[in-house]
Amino acid sequence: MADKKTNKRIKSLSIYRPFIYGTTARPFDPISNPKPPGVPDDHTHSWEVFVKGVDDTDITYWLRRVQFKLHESIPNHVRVIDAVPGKPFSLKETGWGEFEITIRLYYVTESNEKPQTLYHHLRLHPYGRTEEEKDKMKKGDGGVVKSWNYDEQIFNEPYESFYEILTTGAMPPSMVGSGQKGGKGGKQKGEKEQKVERSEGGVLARSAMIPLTNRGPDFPFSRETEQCEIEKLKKALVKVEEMTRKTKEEMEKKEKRLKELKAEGAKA
Ligand code: SLL
Repeated sequence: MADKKTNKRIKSLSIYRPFIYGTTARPFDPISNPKPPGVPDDHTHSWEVFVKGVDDTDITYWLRRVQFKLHESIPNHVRVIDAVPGKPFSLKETGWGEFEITIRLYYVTESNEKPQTLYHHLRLHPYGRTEEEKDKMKKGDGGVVKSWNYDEQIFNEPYESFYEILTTGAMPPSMVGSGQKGGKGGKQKGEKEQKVERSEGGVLARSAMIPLTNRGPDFPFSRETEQCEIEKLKKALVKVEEMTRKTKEEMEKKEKRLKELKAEGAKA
């Protein structure tokens, strides 16, 4: 690793790491989600807010702490979660209402990056753009309401030593926390160069990979999902263009009619 004096920013280079943040909520139910003792009567849901890697891969090599700021009605509403290698940054709570959660990301010290803030609306109730989407959420998975976002953390002109951490030591997720050195310092002296390959459709930890295909409701972010979204956007664009064309046509007709009426008025 470069020492402090020679540690420079790498000019004109940007590097990103994918991550997921969001909330998962479950209504209390005597069978599927019984209310634990001590939870106030007016609480209707248990919920979790998290920041984690795609496919649950480790992100603690670039993120060291997450602060979740909850609604002020909640006791100790500012909560700090420190990194545990291989584990998501997660906070579990119970409550009755939806609100905006402020999520502050603190990067590993080697990055020299200032903390950044994200905002996420806690969803307890099924939602969607259409009634159909809402219904789907109501029926699926025992009333579980997921509001998850895929995002990419971009590091612009990273310091050399941080770049090394980010790019050294890609490994299968199962090896994280197994005593392998991985990113920090990378390969140890004398260690053989090991070629690590992505698992079927999956990702390597400490990489910017995105899964190729969807593998169940807990892993919805993949190239496949991206492709579906692109198709949806393309279809929507065609529709919008068609609507614009029709509106223009109608306007032209109306303008023509207006001219005719004006001409008639002038004659009269
Ligand atoms: C609403 N504007 O009216 C929101 C406020 C507040 C939610 C939601 C309390 C939990 C606790 C709780 O759920 N507050 O007391 O621990 O919907």
